[in-house]
Order: sequence, then C-alpha cells, then structure tokens
Amino acid sequence: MTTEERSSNKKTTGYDYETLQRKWPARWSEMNLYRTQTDPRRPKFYCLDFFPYPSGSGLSVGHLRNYVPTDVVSRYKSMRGFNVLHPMGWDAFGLPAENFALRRGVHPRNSTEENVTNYKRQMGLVEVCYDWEKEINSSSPEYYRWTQWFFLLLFERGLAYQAEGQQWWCPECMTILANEQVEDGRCWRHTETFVTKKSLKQWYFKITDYAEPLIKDLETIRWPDHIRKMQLNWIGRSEGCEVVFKGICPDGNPVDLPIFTTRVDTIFGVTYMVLAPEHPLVERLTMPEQRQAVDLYLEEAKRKSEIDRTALEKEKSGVPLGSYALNPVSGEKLPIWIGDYVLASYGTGAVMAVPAHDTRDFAFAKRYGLPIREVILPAGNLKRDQAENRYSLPDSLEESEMSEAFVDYGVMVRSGDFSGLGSKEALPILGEFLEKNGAGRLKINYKFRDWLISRQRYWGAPIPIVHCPDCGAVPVPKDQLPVILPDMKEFKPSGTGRSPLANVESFVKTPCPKCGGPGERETDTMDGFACSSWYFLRFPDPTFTKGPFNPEAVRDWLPVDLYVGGAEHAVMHLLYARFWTKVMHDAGLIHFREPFTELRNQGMLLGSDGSKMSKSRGNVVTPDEVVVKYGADTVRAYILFLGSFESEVPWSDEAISGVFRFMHRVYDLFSRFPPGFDGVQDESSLLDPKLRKELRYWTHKTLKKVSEDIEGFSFNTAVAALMEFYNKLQSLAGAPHVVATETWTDAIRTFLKMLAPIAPFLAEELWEKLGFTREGLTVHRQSWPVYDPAALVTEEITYPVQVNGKIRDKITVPADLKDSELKDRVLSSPKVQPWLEGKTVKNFIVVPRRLVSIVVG
Ligand code: ANZ
Ligand code: ZN
Ligand code: ZN
Repeated sequence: MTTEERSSNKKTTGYDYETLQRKWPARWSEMNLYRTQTDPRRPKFYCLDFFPYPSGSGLSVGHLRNYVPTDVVSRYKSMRGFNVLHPMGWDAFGLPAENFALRRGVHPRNSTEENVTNYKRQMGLVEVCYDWEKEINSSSPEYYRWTQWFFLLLFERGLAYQAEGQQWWCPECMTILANEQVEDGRCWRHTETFVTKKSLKQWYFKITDYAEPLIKDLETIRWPDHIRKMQLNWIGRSEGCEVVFKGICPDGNPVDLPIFTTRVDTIFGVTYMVLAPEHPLVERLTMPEQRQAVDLYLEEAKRKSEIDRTALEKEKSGVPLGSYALNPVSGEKLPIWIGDYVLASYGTGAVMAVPAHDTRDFAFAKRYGLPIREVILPAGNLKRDQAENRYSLPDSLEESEMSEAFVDYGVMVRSGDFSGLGSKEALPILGEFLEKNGAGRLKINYKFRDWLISRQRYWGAPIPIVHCPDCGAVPVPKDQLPVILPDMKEFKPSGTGRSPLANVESFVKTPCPKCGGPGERETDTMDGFACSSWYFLRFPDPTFTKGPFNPEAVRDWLPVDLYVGGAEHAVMHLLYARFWTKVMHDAGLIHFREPFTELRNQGMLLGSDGSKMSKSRGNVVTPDEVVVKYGADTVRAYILFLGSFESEVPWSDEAISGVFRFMHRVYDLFSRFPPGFDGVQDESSLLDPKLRKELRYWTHKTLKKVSEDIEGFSFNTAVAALMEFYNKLQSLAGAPHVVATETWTDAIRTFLKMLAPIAPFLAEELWEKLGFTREGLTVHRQSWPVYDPAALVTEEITYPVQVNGKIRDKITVPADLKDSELKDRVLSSPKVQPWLEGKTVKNFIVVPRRLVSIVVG
C-alpha cells in the first residue's frame, strides 16, 4: 500500500490508527489496565511465554505468533473474570548473549540492556499487555543469587556433582557443550562447526535420578503429543537385563564383563562380544599380538562422531582383542572385539553380539566372517502345548543360511532347557535364572545422561563453590550469596578449557567457608538453562528478597496454566524445568510436580518467499515496518488470521491488506449507524420478529464460536467468524429502524467485546464513540458475554394451547425444547394462567408439533 492509498483510506472511513495508538495507551496506563489483579474471589490464570533471550536483531513478526495469541488469551480470560498473570522477562545470561557481545566488542551487560529496551519497545508496538511491574532479568544479581541458591539445593540433595569425563567441546564457543547442544555432530550455535571431545572435570545435575517421574508425569499434563514423544525418546527408557560375562585376561585371570541387553532370550546365540573402544577393560583384555592393531583402531575411533558411529547404514568396523569371554548361561567361549558401533556411554559400554537376531551384529559378523547362530524361530508354524506353556519343536532343526537378522520375538531353539519357550515370555524367566546364579539381573536402562551444567565462559551465574585443599568442594554459605560475577573487560574464552574468571585473582582467592584456610572459587559458570529452569516461580513476586520466590504468591499462582513458545525447546528447557520442579517439590518447597499444565507451540512464520525468515535472505519482516503501515490492530488480527496456530505459514502482504480493509469497514459501519439508546420500549413495532431472531441468532452463534475458538487456540477461525458476523450486520444495517433497537445495540456491543482482545484500539475507540462507556469506561474491563443456547435454535414451532378444549393461547418455542421446559413455559404464560387459577392440572398433553392440551378440574 502506498502512502496515498493509506491517507485516502483514512479519509474515507475515519479509522485513523495512528491517532488511536497515541490516544489510548496513556489512558489504559492511567486505568492500570495491565496491572495483575489479585481479587481473591476470582479464579487465577497464569499465562506465560517462553523466556526470551533478547537478541541483537530484535523481534520479527514471527515472534508475534507467540506473543499476540497469549495476549489475546490473557485479555479474554481477564474479561471472563480471571485474575490473570501475564509477565515478561529476559533470559539474559548464556552463550548467545556473550557471543553477541564479543562480536560487537561490547560488554554483554550493555548489549543486553540495549536489546531489552528494544524488545520492550517492539512489544509495545502491538500493545501486548504484559505487567511490566513483574519484569525479571536472569543476569541481575538479585536474580542469579537465587539460581545459585538452587545450585546449592541440588548440591545438598546429592544432585549436583563433579566428574571427569570426555566432553563435547565446541572449538568456536571454546566451551563444553551438553549432549543436547550437539546436533549431528555439530554445535547448536555454530551449525558449521564439528564438535570434538575433550577430557575435563565438569559439574553435572543428576537428572537421571528423576527418569521415572519425568516419564510418568507426562501423562498428567496437556502437552502436544510430539513434544511428549520427543521427551520419552530422549529419556530412552528400555527394559532389559544386565548379564555378567567373564573375560579372561592374557594372564589367565577372569574379570567381570557386564553387558546390557534387551534380548536376553537370544543369549544362546551370542557368538562374540564387542566393547566400545573407550571401554576401561580394553587395555587389560588386549593380547600382546593384537596390541598394534588395537592402538591403530583406537586412534581412528576418536575422530568419529557418535552419530556416525551408530548410524545403521554406516559400515561397522572393529578389531579382535585376541582374548575370550565365557557365556554365563551356556559356558561357551567367545572372542572379544572392540567396535565403534558400541557406545561407551550407553548401558555398560559392551554388548553380547547375536548376529542372527540383531541387524548391526549381523552386518559386523558378515564383514569379519564370524559365526551366525539362529536361536529364535518365527512362532508361525509351531504348535504350542498349552499345558506345558511351550512350543513343540521338530526333532532336528535344519541349518539354513540367513540373509538378514530375524529381529522379532519368536520361539527359543538351540537354547538348552529353555528351548521351546516363547522368547518374549522367556525374558523374566531368564532374568530370574541369571539372578539366582549370580550372573545378572533384570535392569532398566535410560539413554539420557546427567545434565552437564558447567561452562568455561564468563557470562553466566558463577557456580557457588569454593575448592579447598583440605575440605574439597565446599558450598558457599547461602547467606553469602550472590557470588558476584566480577566486571571484566577481557572475557573472551581462552580455549584452554578454563573460564576467563580464572584470571581474576580477586575473584578466585577466597578463604574456605569451612576451615578458613586458603581456598579457590570455582571459576566455571552455569549454563543459561539453569536460569530458565525456575524463572516462572519468580514472576508472581519478582522483588521478593527472603527467598527465590514468595511461597504465598506461588501458592496462589502456580503452576503455569498456559505456556507458549517454539517447538525447538522440546528436550532441553522443557525437560530441565520439569526436573527442577520435581526436586523442589521433593524438597517441600512447592505444592505441584509439573510446572506447565498446558503447553502450545506456535508454527513458524516464513518470509513471503516461503522460506525461513533470515537476514541473509533479506525476507525478514519487522513489527516496526508493518505497524507503521497498517497499525497494531491490523497486525494483531492478521497474525491470528493467517493460518492455524500450529502451522507453518508464509507472510502475505495481500492478506494483511485484506485484514486492514476489514478494520476500516468495521469502523465505518459502526460509526455510521450508532445505536439508538433511548426510547425504544417495544421494539417489535420497529423490528420484524424474523429479523430480530436472525440478528440474535448471529450474535450468539458468533459469540459461541469465538469463545470456543479462543479457548481452543483456533484464532484464525475466531477472526473469520467475526468477519462473517460483520457481513451479516452490514447486510441488516440498511433495514428500516433496525439500528434503533436494543437487539441491534446488543449485537454491536457483543461484537466490540469480542473484538477487544484482538484489536484493542479499534474496539476501545468504537466503545467510546458509540456511547457504551455508560456501561463502563473501557471495553477491556467488560465481562465476556455468555451465549444464549436458545438463540441458536433456528426452527421454531407455534403450539396452540387448549385449556379444557378451548384455545386460550399460542406459544412459539424452539423445536428442540424439552417437554418439561415446554410445560414450564405454557404454565407460566400470562394468557393461560387465569384459566388455571384455583384449579389443579389433571392432565398435560403434548401432541408433538401440533398441540398442547391441558385438562384442569
Ligand atoms: C543382545 C541383543 C540381541 C540385542 C538381539 C538386541 C537384539 P535399546 O533398546 O536401545 O536399549 N546395546 C547395548 N549397549 C550398547 C552400547 N553401549 N552401544 C551400542 N549398542 C548397545 O538397545 C539395547 C540393545 O542395544 C542391547 O540389546 C544391545 O544389543 C545393544 F537380538 O543385546 B542387544
Ligand atoms: Zn559453538
Ligand atoms: Zn577447608
């Protein structure tokens, strides 16, 4: 749209959004419209957006797909009589903020402040109703003091520990990354950069202790199925057995070699063993003649990523160690190999290889000419002896070459006393057998690892620990928090594996809190995800000083009723926050186990070219430009209207122009036909009953639809319903006297209330202009109307009503009215009542669709 068009639009309709955007915010602020209400008689609604990192590039219209819908729901709930908490804050610590500051050559504190100011300004452009009195910033000492407090809570509960290990290292970030921050062998922040492994002492949170509740409680929350599935897969629970094989060392001594398997029913089919190259027993189990080949192989394995190593399609490689292991069930002697398809970090880092029934073992055996022994047959053709709970097997089994592994359950064969058992039923039987013989037990394994929390970076909450040569790792006493992050000019990571804080002597040197001797502060900082694991507890009372959160306010407001943000946080943040919540619950600090009752993920907003918005493509649309061009009401309505909330949709200039015209038309129609408030006593003389009914039908039908759609996150259809309703009103507005009636007034009043959460300026302006302020100063504090189901009934029946055989009245009711309600209406009719006075109703007969007959005596 050109400037001329824009100004001509203004001329024709008078809808001047710029004036409205100047006029209303000041008044709303005088009314304290966005201040969180705490009326104890009202139910509460806590609506939260994902904690944003205030990035240097500011908001694009894509972000509005998060913020506008939650704003609409908050406004709607508030009109429905809820106390609504809708706060906003800044996830300001962490790598992204620090990397941004490094690129710009400024201090992250300054760049963060600048970015926050810009975010707030942009959010204001579309009038998102955050209560800014609740604002928090995770990089402020008042906040991170409590992040440190939680670290100590976890430490006290044995859930924070230090361990040395091979860690993912991003050479660009120059820090350790958590497993979750590595995607396809690359850094999540540097998608071009392959990560490597580095051995370092690190801090971990023991999230694996909470595997079961993290799985189980997923059933208690209303979250998208795909997010729940991703969490389940990430946790990766699998039921199986730990089986202890005996490895024979070159010197003849036995050593325990435990493995984890989900298919212990295949144990008679093991033909060799495979250890991960990093397995601690590799050294001891290597025969001298294999030493050289083994060393060579270990060198190669270091260079491959985990993904490459386990991918099914990659060729499996390995080397024999030259030593053997004994199968604890069959006593058989098995060659031990190392192979990089076995991961050091899963199970026990070793497998019993069953090439006949495992695809990867099969490929490996084929490649190296290892034996393949079939021990499970498909149950299909075998007969089952019910009394014995076994299958009858033929006397001799044919040997046939397998072309691929048979991986399903079936019937055990060539398995000693266990032959004939259904292989699935045999799992617990074998588990018990192993346990009795001290050679293993049933076991549940989880894929996910403990949460690696320490970062060798500057911009984070310092880990509140002092290392003392005598006392070890000593927690900083809680009353000495926060451990202040010192101001540093040179905070670029050195790449040595130590945090830049290690260079600040005044920070590092400190007495041991326990013995008073010379100690050294931990110089690692916490991963930014620690800050966002509890922030939702802080919002209800963000200035509370006696603890991380105000327990009373938390009792009133938590858990979060509605949590909205992008689907990219399926495992990290959303799993960590659930974990911390459970820990706090177990510590008796809070009354709930799950932080976010309902979760919604918005779909991505693409550029108008159909690809992801990005600076380099030049297809980014900012709120700034479109608000100037179309106004906040239109931008909001368009964001809601452009597709279903979850779907990926492209930006369209044409479509937003359509919504823009809609705003103009609404303004135009309602200001041309103001309601006739006074003097309409009996509107039946003005309004044809059929028209009246039609108008009521549309009002209540739209009301029902819009209410249900907002509740169900179907904003596009809610806007569409308003558009349809507008068309109806427009078509009726011309009819004589319609606009003077109460029915018309009610239709407009209802329309404006429904428009209010979506287009707050236009709705408010019309509310005032049409004189509705006599019902309350602002449309935004009106209560949401309740629809009348009776108005939705389209078919009506007129019943003649007889009393003792004589017609006394005609009564028109909805066709689907229940008999009991029909009776109530008939008996209360003013025309019927005189005939009933002083008498008793002996019989009440309804002839469906024809007649009502009353017999009195
Ligand atoms: C013998 C066997 C026979 C297996 C068979 C499967 C089929 P999930 O379900 O993912 O838990 N495994 C165990 N530890 C491993 C490791 N560190 N690296 C790679 N693979 C490992 O998978 C468990 C199965 O994965 C285990 O069961 C083991 O192979 C393999 F017919 O043991 B199985
Ligand atoms: Zn990186
Ligand atoms: Zn000490």
